[in-house]
Amino acid sequence: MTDRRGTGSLPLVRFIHTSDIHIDGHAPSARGLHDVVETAISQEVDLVIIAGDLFDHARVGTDAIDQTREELARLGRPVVIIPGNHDSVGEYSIHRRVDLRTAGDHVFFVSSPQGEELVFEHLRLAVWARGIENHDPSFRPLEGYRCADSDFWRVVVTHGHLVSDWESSLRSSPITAAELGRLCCDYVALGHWHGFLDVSEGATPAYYSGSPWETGPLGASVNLVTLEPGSGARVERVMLRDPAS
Ligand SMILES: [Mn+2]
Repeated sequence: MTDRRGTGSLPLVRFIHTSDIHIDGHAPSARGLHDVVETAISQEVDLVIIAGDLFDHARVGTDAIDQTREELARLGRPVVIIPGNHDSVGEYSIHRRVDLRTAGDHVFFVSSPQGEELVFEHLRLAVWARGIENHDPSFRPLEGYRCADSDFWRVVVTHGHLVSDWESSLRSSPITAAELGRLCCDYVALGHWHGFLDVSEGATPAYYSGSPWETGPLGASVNLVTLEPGSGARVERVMLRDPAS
């Protein structure tokens, strides 16, 4: 495989990766989404990725849904959203009731159970995104990924548990290190775990962003990712406000 990153033919692209906002009608989750949107606007990123569990459950009230739509509308730049296990696209999904795409043409909600490739021509960026249909051990989030055109930056977005090989038949929506290492892409944006974690494997940069408001010992943050021609993904944590404030 030739290293196209050295060719200089790709533009510099900056995006925010977040996940697990778990909008539930209460203030902390709404604040989490607000902080993500503010950060995206102030950092002037090209794109935002929400890697699953935007909503906490299927019975979220109308006010919280309207507020979510308003925040997404305010983003004003492409946002890729996949369903997680809390808002998976099965029969009782919140996404049967709420069409996020009504927040604007810049909102890309990936509902296809097989995943979908979104091409952002102006950024020379191909995003393969696959959310959760049924959260069980038979569902393999990375199954079906095909390498995108090598003339594009390639980003993979999904939601699931990073597990060891022996656990992969026991845990729901398993992802193994070997699977990550085999992907041909420039960045993997993962959701499900609520803390920041670098799970890069081999030549594949892969990260959990953590939730933007649930604070573990590491604090709440989003991943600010820069795809740099010649060197590839650089990942910075942008810390969000102090949870006590
Ligand atoms: Mn989850």
